[in-house]
Amino acid sequence: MRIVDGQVNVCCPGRNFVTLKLVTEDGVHGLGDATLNGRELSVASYLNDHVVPLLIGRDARRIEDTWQYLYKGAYWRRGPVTMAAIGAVDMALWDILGKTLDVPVYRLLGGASRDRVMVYAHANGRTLDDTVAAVAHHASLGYVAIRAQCGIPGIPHAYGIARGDQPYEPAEKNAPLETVWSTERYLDFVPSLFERLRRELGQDLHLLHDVHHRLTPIEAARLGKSLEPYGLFWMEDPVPAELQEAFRIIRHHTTTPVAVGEVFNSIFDCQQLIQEHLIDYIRATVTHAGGISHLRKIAALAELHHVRTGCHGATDLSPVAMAAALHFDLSVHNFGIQEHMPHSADTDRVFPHAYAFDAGYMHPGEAPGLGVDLDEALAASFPYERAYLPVNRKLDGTLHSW
Ligand code: EZ4
Ligand code: CO
Repeated sequence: MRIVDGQVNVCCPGRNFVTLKLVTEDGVHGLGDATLNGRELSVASYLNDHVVPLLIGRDARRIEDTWQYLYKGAYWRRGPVTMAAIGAVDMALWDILGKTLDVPVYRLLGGASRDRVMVYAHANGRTLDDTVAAVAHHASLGYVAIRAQCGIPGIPHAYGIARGDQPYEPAEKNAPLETVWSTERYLDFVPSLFERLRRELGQDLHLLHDVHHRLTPIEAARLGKSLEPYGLFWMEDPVPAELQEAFRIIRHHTTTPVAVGEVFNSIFDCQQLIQEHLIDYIRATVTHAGGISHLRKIAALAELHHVRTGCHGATDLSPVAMAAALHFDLSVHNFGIQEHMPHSADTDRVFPHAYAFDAGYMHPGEAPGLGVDLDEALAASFPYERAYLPVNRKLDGTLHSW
């Protein structure tokens, strides 16, 4: 079953998406998400100029061999551009395999380990009142797990807070938004949010919080300790994770569970974090960490060390990635939780899909393959628009870690 064609689609139905489509000699096609927020065209070029020509004529069923060929054959290993490109090829090949065997991908991954996938919603507000109302609103939609982010007094654009009445979308058209940050104000304020959420909404909800790589290890340790009374499901990305051993300092001081990994692109980014039990949830995704094949290896290592999965699922991952994540989540034994930020109506129309949300849980559906398609004619009506994630500075103007 030879691959005869490969095309890269770039579209912007509200935000940019890069989608790889591979076609076999039998006319079966598979899709993979290759979206790297803020650097989209580099992956499109990597695929178009360097990868697709190598795939023509290869057997689409040799998924692992193709993965190794692209990873080892590049000589230049890892990195977000390379791994997003390999991830897209991997997803597309699993999609093709499922379609040719007429089964959903999760059945090829060992079948369902659970009946449905617990997801968490994003709730955010500019004030404490707004944020408590947003969490209550998401609970009323059926979510059993909710991430809460609140504006910080004295910080104009705190991370994760929507502007105006728009849905939260971090990327900015044309040039990055420059925001300011004060760790002191943040650390003083955040415990009051979770104190109110527990007081008003009770103990039953899983509450999560994203620190977005903004603290030092000892600051993160203080935050984790101050949040212990509120029993968080996790504290996400407390520090930038290039230095894995830094997490030991956080671990020495707090029992608040730690999640990390949305920017990771390989098992080597989290090897020490997992093997030394420095984290509780690994957030690497199918798109940025080399596809379903590589993410399963990360999950297998994590399973040995009591670490569960918590895949990144923000709206800069396309519905193709969401579908692939849900097949992975349903099958992998040490699944923890899946992030869920609903896509725009335009995005859902461009990528019709079989997966569905019901009362706080999702399921990938029973369609063969990944169960998601690309309406290319509709996608063409939403051309690419250059966009960037925000840049963050401290009050004195120094560039912050993220
Ligand atoms: O900032 O997806 O947990 N979710 C997040 C997201 C990320 C964006 C980056 O592309 O942190 O909002
Ligand atoms: Co995050």
